[in-house]
Amino acid sequence: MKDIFTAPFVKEMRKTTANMYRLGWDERNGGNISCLLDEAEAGEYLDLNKVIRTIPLGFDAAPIAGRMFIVTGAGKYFKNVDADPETNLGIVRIASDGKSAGLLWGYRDGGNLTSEFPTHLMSHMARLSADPANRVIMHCHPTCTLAMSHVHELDEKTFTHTLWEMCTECIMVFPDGIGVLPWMLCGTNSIGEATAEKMKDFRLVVWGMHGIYGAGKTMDETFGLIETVEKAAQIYMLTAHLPRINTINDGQLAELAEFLGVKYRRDFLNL
Ligand code: 2HA
Ligand code: ZN
Repeated sequence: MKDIFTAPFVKEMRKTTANMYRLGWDERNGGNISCLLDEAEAGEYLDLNKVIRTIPLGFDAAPIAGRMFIVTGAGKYFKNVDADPETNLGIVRIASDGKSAGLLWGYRDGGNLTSEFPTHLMSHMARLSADPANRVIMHCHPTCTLAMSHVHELDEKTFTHTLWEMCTECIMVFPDGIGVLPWMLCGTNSIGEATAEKMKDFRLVVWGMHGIYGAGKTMDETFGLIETVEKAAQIYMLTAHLPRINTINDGQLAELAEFLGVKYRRDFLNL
């Protein structure tokens, strides 16, 4: 058996949480990440038959029974993951009836799955149906995106449109746009269901006055999606109170998307 601390999926979680913390996206216990693991790869580092304990889920995860995830822990700080991954992260496999998860590694202090695990698993289910290569669900509280959700209407067409206008690269990075939810109680199955519904169409979902969810095939892709939104939101927050002299107009956005050959939400432009 190989040393789990050398596993690429553990290294990647350590690196990503540290990066996100330093960007100011994950204060205190803010944010959570889950990554779908390849069973054969995980089996090189772990005895997959040795369940440390069983964690009830409180919702039906039967469609992804048997799948394994590495997940940040409830109440744990991104700031601390790198120094102590075995306490702050866990690896679980969803039981065959979809009602619980078997802990295979981590949460060494008796800890639990992130409070947002319902949203994570429901979003994985939605994204796997849209794209079987999906692996990562990432949630955080990026400063400017959060600020923008206080001063911009929470409508997915206008929110996406405003961000596309801020930086030329945006329509290339998230041509599928951004889903937007109003403020909702977090940590619940209801916000999980609402997020997963959006995730059928979008890889990014803003939670009004809270933060953002991203989904992708790799940690880099998912991080890059959120990073690009946050950059555009920063430009918005730096300029929203100033007279607008120049803008990328809708004809130019369409020209750009068509030049790049990306499938974009043309209905989000006013052409
Ligand atoms: O895990 O970010 O949404 C802490 C949170 C809750
Ligand atoms: Zn949050």
